[in-house]
Amino acid sequence: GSEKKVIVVFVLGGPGSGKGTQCANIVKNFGFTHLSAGDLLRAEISSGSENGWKGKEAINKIPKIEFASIVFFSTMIQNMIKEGKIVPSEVTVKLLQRAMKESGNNKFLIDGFPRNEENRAAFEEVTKIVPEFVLFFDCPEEEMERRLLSRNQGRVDDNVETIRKRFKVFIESSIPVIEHYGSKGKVHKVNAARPVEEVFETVKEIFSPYGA
Ligand code: UP5
Ligand code: MG
Repeated sequence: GSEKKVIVVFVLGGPGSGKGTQCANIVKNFGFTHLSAGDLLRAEISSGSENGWKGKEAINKIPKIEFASIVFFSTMIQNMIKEGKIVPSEVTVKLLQRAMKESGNNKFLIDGFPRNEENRAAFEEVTKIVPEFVLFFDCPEEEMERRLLSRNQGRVDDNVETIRKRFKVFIESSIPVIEHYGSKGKVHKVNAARPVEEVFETVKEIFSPYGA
């Protein structure tokens, strides 16, 4: 039919490897829609806590049981992020699907997802989408830690204790996902320990067949 093929690129790499930064550049040059699973979760938390704490209006309009579950869910997600834990894929896949639908686009950069085998299997099962390729930003931990500690955007997970936990989860759970796609010849590994512009030169070459 007239339906355009959906192109999904998974953008993976450790915490602070530069996924968000490079995605912003890819969007400008190649017409993709950027969906960061972490950003979607953080947006969900802040809208949940808005419903939860701002004004009695919301409290009166929303049925009590629903209100309780909104507060419960945003608190749970917030706590998992603070601990560097991976939120269940029921939550993330739903948020990603909704954002894909709302965008109206057919080319997506999915940033920071899938983070474990369960995420990967659930996404493929629910959406039936197989990624075009995986962009993997490879960066030493010392460099990533330096970047995260100087980011200063008030993220609850940008402190030394949580950063160490995020590194551990990345190695134990997320590297196997990259290896899975590597065994299918789908991974473009990029040296991310270089200046932003230099990394983007490499990224541009990888995306040139998918031009705007
Ligand atoms: N910077 C960027 N590139 C640079 C360069 N080349 N040289 C020097 N500095 C550079 O960059 C980080 C900082 O470094 C910035 O200040 C930037 O200017 C600078 P950024 O582009 O933000 O890196 P990014 O890889 O996006 O780092 P981020 O912290 O977002 O990665 P995470 O993977 O840790 O965070 P995410 O938001 O994806 O997930 C957060 C948490 O949400 C997870 O820990 C988990 O608890 C939860 N989550 C899930 O449970 N499931 C999901 O599917 C997704 C998230
Ligand atoms: Mg990010």
